[in-house]
Amino acid sequence: MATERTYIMVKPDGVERGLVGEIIKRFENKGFQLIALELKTPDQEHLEKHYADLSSKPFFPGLIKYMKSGPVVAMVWKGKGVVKAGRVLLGETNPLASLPGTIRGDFALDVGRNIAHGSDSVENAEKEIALWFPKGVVHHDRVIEKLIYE
Ligand code: RTP
Repeated sequence: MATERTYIMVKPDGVERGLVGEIIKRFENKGFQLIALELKTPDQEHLEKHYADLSSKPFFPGLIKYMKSGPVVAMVWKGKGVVKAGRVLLGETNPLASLPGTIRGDFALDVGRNIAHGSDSVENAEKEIALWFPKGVVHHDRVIEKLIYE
């Protein structure tokens, strides 16, 4: 069984627009397993940690303000290749460059309102999971996995 995990977050615009179920559905349909989910209202310090690598970018203040504009849905998904596949399901950072069939390609237009976040590497995924779920996540195996993995 693959044990790769990724951090996926529905951003405030995605929550406000009622797209949480749609995003969860796409990850479940693909065969990934949800192992943590919580509605959260992160403060400035927490968001600055999450986006620390972007702190020198001109859009950083606007990004933090956007991320503080409402609750987010923090999730951890598990499965084979889930980090890369999660980014494929999301689409490109710029929604206008995202293909139809991807989450951003189907539901968004602006890079600064792009609905959801997904970790960009296994290493960053584990860092983000530790930041957003400091108490850890559920570990369990599903019976259905024998139907998904060969
Ligand atoms: P994310 O972390 O949200 O999954 O996005 P990403 O890896 O695809 O893109 P990244 O470069 O890490 O940027 C993080 C978020 O910052 C906002 N952004 N705005 N105005 C701009 O030019 C700009 N560029 C990036 C987006 O919300 C992006 O998702």
